[in-house]
Amino acid sequence: MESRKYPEPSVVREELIKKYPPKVAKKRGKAIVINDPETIPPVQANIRTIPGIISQRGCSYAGCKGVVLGPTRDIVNLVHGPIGCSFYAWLTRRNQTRPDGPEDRNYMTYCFSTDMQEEHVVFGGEKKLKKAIQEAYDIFHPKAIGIFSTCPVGLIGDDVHAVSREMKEKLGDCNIFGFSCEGYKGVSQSAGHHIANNQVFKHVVGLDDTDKGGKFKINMLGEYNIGGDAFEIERLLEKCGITMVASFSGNSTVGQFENSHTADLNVIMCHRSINYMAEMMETKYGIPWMKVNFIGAQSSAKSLRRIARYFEDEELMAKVEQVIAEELPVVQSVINEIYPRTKGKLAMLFVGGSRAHHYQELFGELGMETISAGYEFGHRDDYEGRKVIPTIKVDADSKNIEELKVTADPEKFKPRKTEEELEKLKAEGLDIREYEGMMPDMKKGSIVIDDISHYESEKLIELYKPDIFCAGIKEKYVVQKMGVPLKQLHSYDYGGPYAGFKGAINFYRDIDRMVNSRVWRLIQAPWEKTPELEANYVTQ
Ligand code: CFM
Repeated sequence: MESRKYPEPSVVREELIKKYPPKVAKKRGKAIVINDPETIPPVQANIRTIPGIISQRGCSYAGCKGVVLGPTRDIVNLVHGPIGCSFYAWLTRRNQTRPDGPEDRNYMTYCFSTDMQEEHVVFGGEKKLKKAIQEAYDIFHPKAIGIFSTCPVGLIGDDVHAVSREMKEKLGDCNIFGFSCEGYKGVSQSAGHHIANNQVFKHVVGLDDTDKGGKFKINMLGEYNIGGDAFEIERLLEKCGITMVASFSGNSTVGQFENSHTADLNVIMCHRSINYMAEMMETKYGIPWMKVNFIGAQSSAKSLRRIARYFEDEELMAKVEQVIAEELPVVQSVINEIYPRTKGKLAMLFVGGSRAHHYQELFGELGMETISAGYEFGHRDDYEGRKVIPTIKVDADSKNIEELKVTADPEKFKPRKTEEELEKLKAEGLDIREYEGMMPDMKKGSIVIDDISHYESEKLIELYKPDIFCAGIKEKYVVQKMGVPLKQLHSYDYGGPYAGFKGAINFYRDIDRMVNSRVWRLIQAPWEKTPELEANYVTQ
C-alpha cells in the first residue's frame, strides 16, 4: 500500500496556532501534541476553554442529565430550570431503550421540567419544584425521580437535595434524589458525569440484594445504547452465557442499578464517563473492574475473551470461542469486499471522551488511518493512560466536584477475587483496573488535539484533506461545505448500531458509502465559481 504524503506534523502544529494572539497560542499549543507512542508526551486536558474560541464542548448538566441518567427509562428525570434546558436535552442523543413488557415503565419519551420563570428566579423555585414532584408522582407513580439543577438553581440557591429528602419522606414509596449539576459546575460535561456517578452510587446502588441468578455476572459500565449499540452487545453476552446484571446506563432501569452490587465484574466501555462508579463499587463491595471495547470486530472478540478469562472457566472460554467463530466470518467477508475501496483513506476523529479512541479500531479494520484525533473533554488519563493520574494537577474547577469518601461496606463487601488471584491474572496479561488511553494506539507523528476549536478543525482539513471527518452536529455542515463528508459519532446520524459484530458491518457499509461518494468532489461553492460573490465586511 502506497502511503500518502502528509505535511510535517510540526508544520501543521505551527499552522494551527500561528494566527492566535501570543497568550492564546501558548495555551492552545499545550493541547496540540505530536504523538509518539513510545514516549507519550503530556497533553493539556480538562481545563477551561478559552472564551470565544468556539469549542465543541457542552455543560455539566448535559453530562449528568443527558449522558449518564438520560438512558434509564423508568426514572422520571425532572429538570429544575428554564424550559430550554429540558427541551434541548429531549431525545436528541438517540439513546434507545426496550421495555421488557407493557408493565415496564418508559418515561424517556417525556420531557419533564419545572419551567422556571423570572418570578422563581427572583423569589426562589423550591415551592414550584415540590409541586412538580408531587404532580409527576400523582400522574406516574414512578419508582424514582431525579432532580437536575440547571444554572439558575445554583445561582439563587434552591436546595434540590433538601427538597428531594422532604418529598421522599412525604411520598414514602418513591426514591427521590437531586443532582447539583448546574451547567457551570465544571469545565465541560465531564463534571456532570462525576456528579451523576456520585449520586447514583449514594442513593441507588446497593438497595436490592436479591440474587437474580446467572453464573457469570457482570455490569456493563459506560455504554449508553446510542443507535442500539447496547442491543447488539446484549445479544452477544447472552449468546455467550454471560449475565448482565446492570447496564450503566444504556437500556437500563433503576432496578438494575439497585441490584448492580450483586455482579462479580464491572466492565467499562467509556472510561471517561463512569470510571468513578467502578472504583467506588470496588471499594465498597469488592467488585473488580476491567476496560473493554465493543467498537470494532477484533476488539469485540478480544473483550469477550477477556471477560471469559477473568472468570477462569473453561466452558465459558470455549463458548466465547464458538460465538466468535460463528460471528467473525460474516464480518470478514464484508471487510474483504469493502477494503479495496477504503484502504489508505484518511480519517479524523474529534468526539467527546472515548469514541475518538474506540472508533479508530473500526477505521483500522477498513485499512483507514486516523491521522488526527482528540476528545472534547477527556482527561489526561484518557489520552496517556491511567498511570499519569497521580501527576494530574487538580485545579479549582475539579475541586468543585465532590469526591465521595467510600469505605468497605461492613456487610456487603465481598472480594470477588483475592489480590493474589488478581495479580496472577494481571501477570497473564489481563489488564485489570487499567486503561492505557488513546495515544499508545496512534501512530508516531499523528496529531492529538484536546478541545479542538472550530478554527483549528478548518485548518486541519485544509492541510490534510481527509476523506472523512468524525464529530457532531455542530460541525457537520461546516465541514461538509468544505467538501469533506462528516460522520456524526455522537448520534450516528440516522445509523447504528455500530457496536459488536453486526454493528461493525453497519459501520463499514456506512463509511464505504461516505468516503466513496462522488458528490463531495462535485461540490463547488458559488464564490469559488464567481469570486466576485465572496462575502465582504463593510468597514465604513
Ligand atoms: Fe462516553 Fe458517550 Fe463519549 Fe460521553 Fe458524550 Fe456520547 Fe460522546 Mo456525545 S458518555 S465520553 S459525554 S462515549 S454523548 S455516548 S457520543 S460526547 S465520545
